[in-house]
Amino acid sequence: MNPANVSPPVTLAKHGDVAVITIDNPPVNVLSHAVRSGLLECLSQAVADADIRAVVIICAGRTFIAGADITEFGKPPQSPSLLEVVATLDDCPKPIFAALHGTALGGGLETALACRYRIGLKTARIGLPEVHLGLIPGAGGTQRLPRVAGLNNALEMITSGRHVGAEEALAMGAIDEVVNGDDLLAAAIDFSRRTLAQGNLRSRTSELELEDSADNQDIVSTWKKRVSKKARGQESPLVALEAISQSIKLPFAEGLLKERELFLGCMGSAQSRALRHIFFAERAAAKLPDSIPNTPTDIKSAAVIGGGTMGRGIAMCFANKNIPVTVVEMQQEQLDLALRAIDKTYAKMSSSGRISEQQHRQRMALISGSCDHSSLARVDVVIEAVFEKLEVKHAIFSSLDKHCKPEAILATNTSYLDIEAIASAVGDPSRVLGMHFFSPAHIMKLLEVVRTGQTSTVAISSMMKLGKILGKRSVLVGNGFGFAANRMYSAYGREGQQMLLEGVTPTQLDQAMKNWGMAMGPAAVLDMSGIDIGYNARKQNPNPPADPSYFRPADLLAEQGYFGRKTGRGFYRYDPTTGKAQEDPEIIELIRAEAQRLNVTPVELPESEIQKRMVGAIATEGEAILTEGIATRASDLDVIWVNGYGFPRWRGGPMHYASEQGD
Ligand code: 3H9
Repeated sequence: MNPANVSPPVTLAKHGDVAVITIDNPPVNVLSHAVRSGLLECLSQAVADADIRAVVIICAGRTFIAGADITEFGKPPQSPSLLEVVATLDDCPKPIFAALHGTALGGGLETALACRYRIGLKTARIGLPEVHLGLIPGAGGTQRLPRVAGLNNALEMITSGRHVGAEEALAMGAIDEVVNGDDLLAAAIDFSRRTLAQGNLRSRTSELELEDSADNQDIVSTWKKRVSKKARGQESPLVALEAISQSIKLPFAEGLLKERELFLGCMGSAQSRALRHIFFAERAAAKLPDSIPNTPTDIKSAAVIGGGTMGRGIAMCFANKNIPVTVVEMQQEQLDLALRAIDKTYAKMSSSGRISEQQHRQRMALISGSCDHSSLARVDVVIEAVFEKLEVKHAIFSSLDKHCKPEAILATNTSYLDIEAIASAVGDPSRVLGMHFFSPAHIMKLLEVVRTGQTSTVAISSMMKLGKILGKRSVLVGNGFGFAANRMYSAYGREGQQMLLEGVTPTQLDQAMKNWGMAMGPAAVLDMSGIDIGYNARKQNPNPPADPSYFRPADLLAEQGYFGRKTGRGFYRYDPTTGKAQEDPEIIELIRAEAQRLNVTPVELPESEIQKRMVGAIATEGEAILTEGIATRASDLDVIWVNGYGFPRWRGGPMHYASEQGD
């Protein structure tokens, strides 16, 4: 071996007649400027060396190249560009073999596609996730992947951004061999020698013919319909489709030019700025503020108090990540009910193919039940998820204080109660905090970790780490009525309720927000989650606003027993057989009469005004939350909305959106 250091993140080593180029640019080997120039430099050495017959590109650390360096986007470009790099790879007179592990994504996969051959570990995954950043592959991916994996596969992978496992990639032709074992380098060198020995090298990717089928145009048209339906306002999947469709019409070089033009258009778009913002916002939210040392304890076992909907979902979160969990109920009957319900949910997931039957059994085996707090003596964390009554929670925490080990962390899943008041039941309140999951807890990504003024830094860092292990987007917030998420949602809801009094119908309100990109309209959400829940929560607000029209439509409905779907009537009327929502003229009239009583003047509101007022209300409340120190970063509030409330990701969250509007 003759190692020759070229530039720090990229090195070349000779293994006989095979040159091995290793990229080592932690944490995920992105194609930053130094990597691009290092790659070209190493490649030119390998080409110039007469002893070398083949080149292997491999990465150190946890993954093959995860893509272009997103932090370089929007800055003046530095040569060599990634396009130059992949063109050089594609054009190389000696065959190049990409050796994949971890996740070969975006520009990383494009680099591999420009190589003649690709092999990967069994655990490797590949993908072109650029659409999630409001982009399209911009280094040949839209032209090379169809040539390598077929048009259908390329359309599916690129427009969805889906990561594909090694076996599937092999089946579609995107990689050439799956490595058994874990010595990727040895396997890549061996594969390159076998290939050389066979002779008859495959053509360069740019010279591969796209399977010429009369059906190609039909395939594109079918995908266009599918993608338009799914995109719901997001532009990049359709732009990606447009770029891929060029691969069936144009020679490679011209297709590449078209891809470039479309890529640059995306790069300057507001949607891409928003999506890149949320990418970094989610990663920033997971980090502790500098003032909190990262000294987490390991959570090896957990308990959930309460086997209702939330408790069941939270228990599943633990079991899904292999952490044993005890569900605690007051009576055996309730406990059996909860465990049966969890089993049924897993059975459904297994029959729909989301988990295997074995995973179903393994997860159920991790969940035990108890009606006695003395069984919690050894658990590392307890999450209380009973109904929202301070006295009840107080009694539970006082009992936990007696039965749990002193270092156990005691968390409440309350949505709005004062956590310091709950913690006062415990001798050491520094081990108490909020773990606010969103329903259904085993599906929703968002988790608010709520610290009080007394919560210890160990408890905070442990729960932020646990959130990550559970696969959640955790956001650290402070204690205050509704914390950050529900408080902002309440401001949004309040604005909607005000507009209902001003004469906007529930259908108009919901349609306006759906057209804006929200997953559901606010009136439909209230009907789905239960109008009584917010009604009861407002009753417990220690400082309710003096405004007589505050949430009046919702409270009026709750007072009449119209709680939404579960009572067959709320802002809409629900068909008892089909469950389909219908506009309800009586409810509209009821609200109109209430508005008259409150002297609210009816107005005609265009859809754009409804949208502006709704989103403006969130951002204004967000500013207040930041000023009061309930949250520390505006971007954390964006993470909350995108992951908890169906805010369109491509709008970047309410705070980002407001800042882009100059509000
Ligand atoms: C592209 O390639 C365009 C081309 O088609 C054309 C160009 C001309 N850039 O997520 P993690 C950072 S577009 C810069 O916590 P994980 C990340 O911010 C790109 N930084 O780890 C974090 O930093 P910090 C297409 C990046 O193990 C750290 O790495 N590629 C990038 O949970 C660790 O990240 C993608 O869209 C990047 N591209 O997940 C892939 N990627 O520690 C985007 C990551 O300071 N990346 N960082 O917070 C991912 O999906 C995940 O990061 C990955 C690892 C799955 C790789």
